[in-house]
Amino acid sequence: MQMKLKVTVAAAIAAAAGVAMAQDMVVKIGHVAPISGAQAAYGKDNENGARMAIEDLNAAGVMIGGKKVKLELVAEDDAADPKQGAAVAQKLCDAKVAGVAGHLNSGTTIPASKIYNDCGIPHVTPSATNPNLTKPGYKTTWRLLANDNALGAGLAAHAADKLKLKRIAIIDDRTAYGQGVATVFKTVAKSKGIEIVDEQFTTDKSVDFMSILTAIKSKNPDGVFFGGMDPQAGPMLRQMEQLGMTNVKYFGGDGICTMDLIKQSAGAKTLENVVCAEGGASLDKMPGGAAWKKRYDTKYPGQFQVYSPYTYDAVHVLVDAMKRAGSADPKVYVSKLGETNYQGITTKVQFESNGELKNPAMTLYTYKDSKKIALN
Ligand code: ABU
Repeated sequence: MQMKLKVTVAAAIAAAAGVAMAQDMVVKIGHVAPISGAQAAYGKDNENGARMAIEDLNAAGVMIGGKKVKLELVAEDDAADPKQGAAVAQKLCDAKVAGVAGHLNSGTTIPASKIYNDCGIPHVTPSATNPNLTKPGYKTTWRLLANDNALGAGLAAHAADKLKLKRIAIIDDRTAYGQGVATVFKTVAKSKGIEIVDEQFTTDKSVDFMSILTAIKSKNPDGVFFGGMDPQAGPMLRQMEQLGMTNVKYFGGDGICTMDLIKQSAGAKTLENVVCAEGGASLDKMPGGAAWKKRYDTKYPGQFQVYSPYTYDAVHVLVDAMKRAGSADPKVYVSKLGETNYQGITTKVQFESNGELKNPAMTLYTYKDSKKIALN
């Protein structure tokens, strides 16, 4: 009899807990990046960062407007394709997510930003760096790292002032990111007296660069700037080695500044000629960065690339604004994003009125003995 009573009480407690759980408000957060195609390694790294943030927040317990909240990640793949990026953005609007961490590429984020603005959902990009993203002044668009005005200018200053280079050739992949960062580099490099000896173009699908590199080699440059991503930069470095361009410095923005560049360049010595720039502090200078990276590596061994700390912070920044607003309704909490003062992994996040990060850091890197090394 006593046993039966115990079972009944336990069942009542479990049922009550079940009711309480059923009453938890579910808040959906979208994440978008290329999970398929040549840029999938970047996308998976970004998604891992967002997933880790959701898991950490749920484990710690989130209260919004006095209600217990369960966060759910809605992860989407845009394949780095602008049309697919727009379609996925509309899908997330229709799914009524509360906010979006993404997208990864400037070419997908720029068209998606209009869609999010039209449906009133805030998105925080952890990686898209084309300065044009914030030009329309949407109140739903936020960026967590320095843009290409800083990256292109920083690389040009390093080429001119530190390395004293005089003759640089430029290649870009004709994407919003590649073209944009190359244009900034070119303008600043020229203003510093560097001669742009050649300009060549490729695509974000190409892997054979022999003809454009042969044309560039004939101009005898002391540096090449590439506006693009690592699936192109890796083979390009291998082909530069094959053509004997072993003393030519190789510059690029954050798109080539990945761990995968080591793999993609497949042992080419030209990897050590790379100087690349990221729009934030190096992990060991990020507050709590080293400890965070250790946890990430345990959860997702061998998958770290570049931006996962930023997607982690992007989710936290959205949830922080919801908490301060006491609401996960985008119409209500969107205004709180502008007042963000959030200590993240990457930095203390505060925004300019146009959605850009206040006082972003920039770090230059090179590669030595198959390791990525910060230069500042
Ligand atoms: N920031 C480089 C990679 C992403 C992008 O802006 O396209």
